[in-house]
Amino acid sequence: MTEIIEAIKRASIEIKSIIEEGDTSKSDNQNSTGDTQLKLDIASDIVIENEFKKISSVKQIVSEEQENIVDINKDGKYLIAYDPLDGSSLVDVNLSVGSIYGIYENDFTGTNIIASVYVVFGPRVEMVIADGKSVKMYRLQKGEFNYIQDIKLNEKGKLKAPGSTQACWLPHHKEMVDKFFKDGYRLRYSGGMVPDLHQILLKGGGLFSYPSTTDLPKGKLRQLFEVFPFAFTYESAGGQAIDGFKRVLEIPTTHIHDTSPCFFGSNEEINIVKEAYKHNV
Ligand code: AHM
Ligand code: MG
Repeated sequence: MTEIIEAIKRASIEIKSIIEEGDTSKSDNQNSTGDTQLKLDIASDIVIENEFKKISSVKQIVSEEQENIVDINKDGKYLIAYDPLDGSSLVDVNLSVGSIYGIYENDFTGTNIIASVYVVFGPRVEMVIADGKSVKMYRLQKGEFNYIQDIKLNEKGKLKAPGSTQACWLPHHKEMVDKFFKDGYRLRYSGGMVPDLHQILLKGGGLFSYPSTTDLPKGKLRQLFEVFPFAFTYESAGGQAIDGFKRVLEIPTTHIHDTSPCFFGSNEEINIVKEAYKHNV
């Protein structure tokens, strides 16, 4: 595992330069979800793949930017799913973005995730590692990732990050979001899930949602690359991650690019979601 973390650190230092100096225009390619890839997505993906290819304990990798699983070492132990540069379309307006990694054993399913890592590229570069028991944050300072703090969610927070197209929200979802704001929650939504979820974690709690909508009944965010790694991080920090009804980590994955509605938060907010959703299967 240590060598995987070291590879992520090296890749992140290179991705930082790609973000700072790279070309933010579109490429001619689309990824499996049908999004047009930016040149930044492709460059970051290559950096990460090249790092993981050097590691003997890695069995397979799969990227949000690639169609298929890539075999690395047949005797390797770990499977890694990653989103090289989530929120990459925000780079041209100089908002924060991030990389997300889920580390799995045996197969790419939510129940088999054993660690998660994300890296936020903002005014500072921070890496957050969850191992099921704790969540630890490191900051890039003079070329090194230094330990800064453990992250633990409070039982209740103050922030609300409501994703997706509001015109496509289901009535019970809209009612629930309105109620949060009536109860004093403050809006914090940048359109980058890494900084948005990082903010909720560091400010003690709240709720991030990307629900089922009339245009995207299965949500937008991808299970292996986005939903499961952050679910693992939130659970490790003492919070919860659900699809409206049950733990997202218990959702079966039928295809590597499957998406799922998702809610990440501290316990009080997630219990409110369960209550709002229970009669709306
Ligand atoms: P991407 O992987 O194509 O960058 O998309 C993922 C991003 C998330 O970071 C963010 O939470 C979400 O898309 C925003 O979507 P929306 O604008 O529909 O709320
Ligand atoms: Mg993404």
